[in-house]
Amino acid sequence: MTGIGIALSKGRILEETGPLLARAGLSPREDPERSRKLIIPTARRGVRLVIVRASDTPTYVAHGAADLGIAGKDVLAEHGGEGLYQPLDLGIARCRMMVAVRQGFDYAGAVRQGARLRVATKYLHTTRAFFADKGVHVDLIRLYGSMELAPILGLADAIVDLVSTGKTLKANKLVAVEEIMPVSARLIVNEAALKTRRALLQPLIDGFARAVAP
Ligand code: PRT
Ligand code: MG
Repeated sequence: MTGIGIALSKGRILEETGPLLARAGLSPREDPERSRKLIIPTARRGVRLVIVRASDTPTYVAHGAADLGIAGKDVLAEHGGEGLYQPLDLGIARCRMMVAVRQGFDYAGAVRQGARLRVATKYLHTTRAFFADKGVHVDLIRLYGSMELAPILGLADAIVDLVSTGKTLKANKLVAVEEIMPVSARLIVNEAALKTRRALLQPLIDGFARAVAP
């Protein structure tokens, strides 16, 4: 397809990107939350939004199926970022990636004793690297959602998940015990496209930069 595609996910990312898109002159011509279309033209001719699953955004951009994308640092860390240029922290969709356990669980003790810790998460690579750095042995359990259930039902000792207000943890009698990284959404660009189509892409990157810090 000719023109430029910007990959992003519905929900949180789209919601918080809306004002930035508007300031950059890239408002969608249809409301992506209501439309069933996955490719949506924007106010700028030749620039379209490509609606993808949040965790798929880096994949579309790395393969050049979209030129640009907007993805959380959590998703980028898990993807690895190969083939991606990350020029801009958009400062939106902020949260923290945390380790959490059941209230009353002796996390410090479990880690100190060098026993194997069972950790449920959808962030397998990031979690493995984090605990390997600390020299803690972990058995990882891959979940796709509702991570909070795992410690409650005895599937895991700990979870690694995103926390913003902390209400989800609290409602499920869990506590955060360690931060892995602060998270916000980044603009990502296909590295090869940036070289071959810089004249087209750089103005969009600059537009986002101005939209973030007007
Ligand atoms: O569809 P897919 O599974 O691929 O992604 P998704 O469903 O996780 O997408 P979405 O739209 O929920 O999240 C997209 C991005 O938003 C994430 O990749 C993060 O970069 C960012 N973000 C920011 C968050 C949160 N804050 C957040 N709080 N994503 C998820 N949460 C969830 C968290 O997982 C937990 O279930 O909100 C809950 C905790 O919130 P509090 O306020 O109760 O602490
Ligand atoms: Mg979600």
